[in-house]
Amino acid sequence: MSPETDLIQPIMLADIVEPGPLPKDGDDPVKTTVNDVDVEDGDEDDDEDGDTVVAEGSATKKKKKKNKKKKKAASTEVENVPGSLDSLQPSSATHAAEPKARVVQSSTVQTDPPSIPVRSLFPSGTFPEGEWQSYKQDNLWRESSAEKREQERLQWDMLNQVRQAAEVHRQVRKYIRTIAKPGIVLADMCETLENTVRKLIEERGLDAGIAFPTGCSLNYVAAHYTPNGGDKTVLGYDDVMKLDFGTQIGGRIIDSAFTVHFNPKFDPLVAAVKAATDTGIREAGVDVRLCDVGAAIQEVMESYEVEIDGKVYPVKSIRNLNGHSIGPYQIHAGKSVPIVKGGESTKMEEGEFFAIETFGSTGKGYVREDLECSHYMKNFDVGHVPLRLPRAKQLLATIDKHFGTLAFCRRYLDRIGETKYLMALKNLCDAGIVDPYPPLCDNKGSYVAQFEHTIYLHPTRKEVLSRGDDY
Ligand SMILES: [Co+2]
Repeated sequence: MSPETDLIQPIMLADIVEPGPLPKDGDDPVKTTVNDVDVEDGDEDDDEDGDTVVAEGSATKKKKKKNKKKKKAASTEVENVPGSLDSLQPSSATHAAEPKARVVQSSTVQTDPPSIPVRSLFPSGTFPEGEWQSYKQDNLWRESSAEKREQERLQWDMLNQVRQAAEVHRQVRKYIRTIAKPGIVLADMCETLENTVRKLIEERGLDAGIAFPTGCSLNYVAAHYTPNGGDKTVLGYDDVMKLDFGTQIGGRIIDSAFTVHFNPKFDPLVAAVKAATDTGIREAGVDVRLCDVGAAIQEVMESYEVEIDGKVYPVKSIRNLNGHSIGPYQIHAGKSVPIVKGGESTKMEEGEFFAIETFGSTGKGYVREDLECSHYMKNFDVGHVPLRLPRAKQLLATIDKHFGTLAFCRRYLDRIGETKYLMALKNLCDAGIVDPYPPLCDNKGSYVAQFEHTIYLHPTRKEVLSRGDDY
């Protein structure tokens, strides 16, 4: 859902990566499975162009790094492929390195469009691990510590749940990339995405489902935009869209986002943000100071520039947007991960989930709230508040039942049959029970890209839960 703003709260992003240190013999940690369909990755197409902003002269694209790791999508389930701490896994894990993945059971393959619940694709009940990365030197000892490995074992069930949510995210985004093309109505795209999540995750009230509104912010809008009813916005060839969506099982949230663009002139902007997010992930770790992560991200982000229609723009980290810690049913659990230098010296801790997200912009590198609001969320810390207004009271009961403390949007209220709820919603906001999260915008005419992943700081190593072969 959303990045954190100094104004308000956070967002979520994604990125690329390199293969993390795979312990042992280079087994690919993520192994496994499932589906088919082919994904496209960058996005690029036809021709055309447009848009402009301001900047200076020469054209220079900067470096583009490529450190993608390709994971293959096998079309069959592979037996549990522990990266390296295999021994930590309970179930019967037979190591199968990616290349020599061992086929376990049914060769169930996802359909196109996706319709088979992810749980059915992994009959063993063990879901694919994300990308493992070792901590840095001072914490490398954790990897071989018997005590840390034992602690890790105890968390397996919880991690397996969130890995299922991550697999749903990967499969859904793979499909959405095939339909998110110029000409699609954003509202239709969002509904398709959300319905696909519901199906693959086997939505069950608050126990499993969508974690927050599908962000599809365009161009100078960095985050927190999703269509409200009646919004007919159509995706265009020259748009830069941030697709930010979340899945959750048992309150364990996967918050991951990527940028979709078609015009190759945006390649350097997108590459900058991908590299910046990957840098944030690499820097993250137990006892790492949040300010150090922010400084490293900014350094990489701002080493890029992008030429758009004859003008060269430096890519700026948006200074009032941040990544964030994540707790059960709590998208922003309290810690912010800055994307510029000068942040707090608070440290990351073992056992924490973080959404590492970065935003690069050709504009001011600063966002403010603007445009019509679509995103809302109950204030996690507000207890019971007696309400007199019947309509507001009834709406709050509906929110409690369907969303709890998870973020929602007006379309989600529409689909469960609520009508004429705007005044009641405003009352809840005025009472401080619900907070509105309006779109966060850089200056008009600028372009913003975003990438975000959810990571977990295990006792031994970190795991990039939402990593896929796309980003
Ligand atoms: Co986020």
